[in-house]
Formats: sequence, C-alpha cells, structure tokens
Amino acid sequence: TRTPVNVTVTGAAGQIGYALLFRIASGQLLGPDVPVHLRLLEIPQAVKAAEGTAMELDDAAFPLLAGIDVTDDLKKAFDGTNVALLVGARPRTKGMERGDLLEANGGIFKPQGEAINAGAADDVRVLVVGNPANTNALIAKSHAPDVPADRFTAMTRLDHNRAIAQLSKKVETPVADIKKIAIWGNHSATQYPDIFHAEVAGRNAAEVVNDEGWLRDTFIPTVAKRGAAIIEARGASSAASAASAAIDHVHTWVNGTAEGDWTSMAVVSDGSYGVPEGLISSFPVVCKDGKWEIVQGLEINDFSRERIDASVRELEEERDAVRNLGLI
Ligand code: NAX
Repeated sequence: TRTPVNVTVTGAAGQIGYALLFRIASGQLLGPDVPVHLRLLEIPQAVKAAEGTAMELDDAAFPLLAGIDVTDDLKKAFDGTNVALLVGARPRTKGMERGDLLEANGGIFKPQGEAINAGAADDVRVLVVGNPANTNALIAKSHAPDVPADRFTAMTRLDHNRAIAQLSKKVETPVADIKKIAIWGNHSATQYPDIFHAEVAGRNAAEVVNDEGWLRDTFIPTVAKRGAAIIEARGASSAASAASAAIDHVHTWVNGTAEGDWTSMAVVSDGSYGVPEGLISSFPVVCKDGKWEIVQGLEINDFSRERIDASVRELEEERDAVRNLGLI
C-alpha cells in the first residue's frame, strides 16, 4: 500500500474547511487510490471546533483516510506536508482599511511561509484560498526561499468555474463542452474572465456569443461579483463551491489538464503577457507531470489588454503595500 500523502488544511473549522475536508478524505483531491493523512490547523479558540469536524471525519469511515491531527502549532501542521491548503485568513471587518487587512494577513501568511520553508516535504504544493489570496500567497512565498517559487499558487479556479457556468447558460451548451476559459489577474472584483480563446463545442466562444455588450455589462461583472451575490442570497459567503474549486485546482495541478484544454491558476509571473515578474497573478495554465506552465502565444486584443492591465495594477499596488509594511 502507498504511504499516505500529508495534506494540511488551515482554517479547518471554517465553512470552506467543513466542505473541503470530507472531499479530501474521500479521495477527490488526489485520486481514488491515494491515502491521505490530514493535518488541521486552527487558531487556539477554534481547535475544539476543528476537533469536532475531525470526529465527524472519523465517523464517515473513509477508507483512504489514514489519520487526522488537529493542532494550533505551525510546526506540527506543516512538518512533512505534501499539500498545504491555506484557507484560514483574516476577513475584512467593518471600518478596516486595506493596509490593516494586508497587515493582519501578513501576520498569518509570513509565519506559515516560514513553517513551510522549515519543514514541508520536498514536493510540497501550496494553494492559498484565504483572501486577499494572491497577495497572501506572495507573502508566504517570500518567506519560503528554499521552496521553489512555482509551488506557491492562489485560487482563481472558482472564478474559472463560475465563468464556465455563466457561459454555458448563455450559449445553452453543457459545461463539459466549454474549454479554454481564462481568468487573468487578481482574485478580486478587477479579475478578467476571458472568453476570446474559449471554445463552445469546438467553436470560438466570442464568435458564438457575438455580443460585446453582454460580455462587458453582464458576463464580466456577474463572474467578478458572484461572491457578493452569493452572500446576498445565502446570507453567508461561498463555501461548498469554493471547496470544490480548491479540489479541482490541486487535482488538476497533480493529475494534469485534459488534452485540448487548460485551467486558470494564480501563479508567479515570469513576465509573460506583460505581467511583472514575481507577482502572483492568474493566467491560463496547462498542467502536466505535476507542474504548471503558463499558456504562451495567445493574442491579446485591446478589450482584454485594458482589463488585464487594470487587474495587474491592483496586484502591484497590493505588492507595494505589503512591501512598505515590511511583509515581503
Ligand atoms: P470562515 O471564517 O468560515 O473560516 C476561516 C477559519 O480560519 C476560521 O475557523 C478561523 O478560526 C481560521 N483561521 C483564522 N486565522 C487562522 C490562522 N492564523 N491559522 C489557522 N486558521 C485560522 O471563512 P471561510 O468561509 O471558510 O473562508 C476562508 C477564506 O477563503 C476567507 O479568507 C475567504 O475570503 C476566502 N475565500 C476565497 C475564495 C477564492 O476564490 N480564492 C472564494 C471563497 C472565499 O471567499
């Protein structure tokens, strides 16, 4: 039998954690033949709640679940970890300025980056879900100089999946027939969901839609503001869909993108498409043999250029802010 893969989930007692852990334990993160050992990291006040979730995980008797540790200790959470899902973050509360938010999250992602640097397994892969996800990933990465930079990623797969769903409804075509959607930039309201290279049952999506007004006034804002719409409807932020996207992100990273398709991940820029080197920005990527690569050579029209640049500018501002705070 295979040695279990260590999977760390931070913010394990939160609502995304509650949806995520059961899917990891059932084998959906890494595959139906890969046993997992879960490490649940929480802040001291929430350890008891995480222990409750661990009791429920026991009660599900998942054949692939080799063990569960619940802890508030970074070393115990990250030593030997193979996959780290950084979900717990400091949410923006009323009256909080962006600088305060970035500083509070720096207090979380700096020590987590250091703990990953000190103890994680050589093959560690990190997905940051907690917001502001791109910049939190940048902070963690910059405190893990011994870990290859390409192991730090942030989640835009939920945005990617939302874009597929919206396009599917518009063109009345099943989601399975929609390929090559791309999310560019920041996981925020400035993100740019791009259908110019997408395909609907093999045809170019922008041509099938043939409606720039819909693209500009309906599609892009619906995808970018979907999180707020969910809060409005549900009275709570997206949780199961976010967990599902996190599962997709890691599963695709490890197992590869399908032939003729790609996915969206926020990854460290190498300067592609004019995105400054070192920023963690969303790109279309293909994954193969456990590695991602930014899709090259796409033609970017003026409509896209303007929107990619705006989102990247926001990422630069966030980077400059955390730099001025001494967090990177
Ligand atoms: P919850 O508030 O339900 O849970 C967060 C949990 O994190 C809490 O249990 C808290 O105790 C824990 N936590 C806080 N600081 C911690 C630390 N230093 N170490 C370990 N645990 C810590 O939030 P939830 O709805 O689960 O959302 C979690 C994060 O995901 C938020 O930052 C949210 O903004 C972000 N999201 C990101 C998305 C994305 O697409 N990238 C989409 C969904 C979601 O909004």
